[in-house]
Amino acid sequence: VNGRKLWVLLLLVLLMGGGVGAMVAILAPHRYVQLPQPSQPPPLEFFFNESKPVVFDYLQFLDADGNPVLLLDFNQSVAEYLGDGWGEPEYWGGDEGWVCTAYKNCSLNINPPKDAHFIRLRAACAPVNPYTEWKQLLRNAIRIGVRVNGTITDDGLHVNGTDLTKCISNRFWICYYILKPDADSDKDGIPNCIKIAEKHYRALDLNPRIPEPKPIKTRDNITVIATYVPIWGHHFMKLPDVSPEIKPVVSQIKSLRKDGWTYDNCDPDVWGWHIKQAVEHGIKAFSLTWGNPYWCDGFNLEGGLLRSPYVKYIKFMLMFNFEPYVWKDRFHVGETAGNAAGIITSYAIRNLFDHPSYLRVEDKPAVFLFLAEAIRYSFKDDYYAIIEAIRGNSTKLNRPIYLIGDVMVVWHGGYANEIVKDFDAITGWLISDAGAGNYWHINEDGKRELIAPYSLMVSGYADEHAYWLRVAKRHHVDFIPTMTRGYDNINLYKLGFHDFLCRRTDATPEQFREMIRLVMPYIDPNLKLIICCSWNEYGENSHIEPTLNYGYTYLNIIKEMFGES
Ligand SMILES: [Ca+2]
Ligand SMILES: [Ca+2]
Repeated sequence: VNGRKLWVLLLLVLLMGGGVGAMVAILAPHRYVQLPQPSQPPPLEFFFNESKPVVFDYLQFLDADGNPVLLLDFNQSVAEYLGDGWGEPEYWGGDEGWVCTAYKNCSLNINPPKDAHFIRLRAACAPVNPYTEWKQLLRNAIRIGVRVNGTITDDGLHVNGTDLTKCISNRFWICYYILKPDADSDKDGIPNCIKIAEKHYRALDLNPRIPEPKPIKTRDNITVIATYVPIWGHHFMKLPDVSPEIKPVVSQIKSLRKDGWTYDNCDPDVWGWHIKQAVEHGIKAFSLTWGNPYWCDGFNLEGGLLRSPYVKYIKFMLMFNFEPYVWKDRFHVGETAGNAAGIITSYAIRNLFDHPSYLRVEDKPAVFLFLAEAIRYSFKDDYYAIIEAIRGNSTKLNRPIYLIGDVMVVWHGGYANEIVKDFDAITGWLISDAGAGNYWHINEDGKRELIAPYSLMVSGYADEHAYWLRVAKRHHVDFIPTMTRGYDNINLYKLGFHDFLCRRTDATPEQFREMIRLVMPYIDPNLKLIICCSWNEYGENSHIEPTLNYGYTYLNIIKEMFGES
């Protein structure tokens, strides 16, 4: 029953055990290109809207397609390029960066390479403290602009206001600056910048590296929500370690690719591409795993999605994940689940629920409670402490939440029926054994195993939807249908992340279309919500994110089934 545990946090928690050192980048050695020393004035200057010490980690010059042309790692080897404004290097968590003391500017004696369109920079305000709340980070943030040979090519603003991808704060963030203001680097018809004064340009294209998204309309204005695991990156999960054969389309861009074909979920441009791919195929929201603001999924939500200029094109909701707090034998998290629920609910109320892109249902922020039934099954006290903390804090702060329970399971005699009333709506993350519950057996390794065709999952989903809709109605609770294009955890099983093996075999795109056809009638005409698991859960082979392996196959099916014809 509780076999659906989110495997990724096992490694995550092990990594976070290392403290701050676990979250900072350890960059691989790079080859340094010797450039001629230019004369005054400095060819490249950074200027700031406030005088604060700023730690520079690394700087990449990118061409129009996101290929790094040149990289400066701000350890000792960069010293020969430093002009005015620089202090001593600073160490943090085993890495080293140079501090610009930021008396309004600091200069580099380096000519930007001729074909460089952008700077990609990783930096933070000193003192570096990643354990700072999102809104406090924004309050502490400073804006950086760039001057090339005396001309401001990017002043850190956007015509519509600030641009968070050009801001830094006390947590390391990836930032982007424009070097070629007159170009239309991404060829979407919007020039990178407009000229607002002699030698002064300001950003015009919301994201000059990614063509503007063109969201499609959906039938009956339905919102398709894709579940998203924001855990990929070279600090945490490396895709080749989990699914070596998978090559996401976004990882073709060299500046976004890390460690083989992993992308970095802390990069706003990764989210920019994902938002574009999603909204152009009828997906209007992401449901993100989130167990703590200071775990990798929290850092990636804030440093990545919320800093993407294209976040305005999509909605997001949090998927509260208490798995590490309740399965203590596997995750070794000290906090109790009830305390954690109170802490993270309050954090979300203070920092995230009022974001303009936060998904609201009946004018309340929507929250998905992951593994609700499984937690009730194995840890009754934790379950009720979680519910009480979420509801209690939201009531106390007068900020009601629309709580969605992960309740649908194939076993109808269990606790799921009992807990339906705790939610505003019920659904399921993924019913891995749908239509094949009696296929479970113990394999020769002594582990639980289920191998059954995906076609049975398709019909099983239809059966479960019929049953759970009736239960929801009986309790006067809303119902949100769910769909998946497959499930196969063979890689996670072999790696030891999962202690069970579940393979739904011979899953075809045509059968995915059939599953959608069967669950679509369960969309509530008032809510207009349906969930798709998943965008990028590569470990479970349910992902629909475009890859070189199958292109846009699954997104095209979503578009075909949900797009307005
Ligand atoms: Ca453009
Ligand atoms: Ca653009």
